[in-house]
Amino acid sequence: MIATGSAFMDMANNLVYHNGNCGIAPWSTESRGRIINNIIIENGWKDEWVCPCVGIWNYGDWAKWEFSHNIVWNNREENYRAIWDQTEINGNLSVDPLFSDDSTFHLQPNSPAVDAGHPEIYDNDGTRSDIGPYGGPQGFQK
Ligand SMILES: [Ca+2]
Repeated sequence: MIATGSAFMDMANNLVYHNGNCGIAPWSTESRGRIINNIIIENGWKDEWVCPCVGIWNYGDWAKWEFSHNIVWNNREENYRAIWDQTEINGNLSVDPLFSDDSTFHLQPNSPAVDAGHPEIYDNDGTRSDIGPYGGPQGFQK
């Protein structure tokens, strides 16, 4: 996911998994946005293009980004490039999200992503949001 030009990118409750190079990159100092409740793991399996094989590559102005309650884990070269490690800041974690399988990516009941999302965002069952694609008001059906 790349934010170019003067784009506003609003990214919530996604799974960014197994992309060739980086998972997410603010790509311009004019771009800005919100990155909340996403799982960004195991990216960078293929060297190509200019993006490094990392989870988050800051190639913009980090001050213009809200970044909270994400799991960034096990990306090939490193989780963060050109930005300080966000682990333990604003609810961001660096842990295995404990999927039940690698096709539906449902969370195991003891997953650290359960009820660990932004506290002002709720799931359809009324609980605090889960991190990942099954969390939040527009989460996939479980
Ligand atoms: Ca929940």
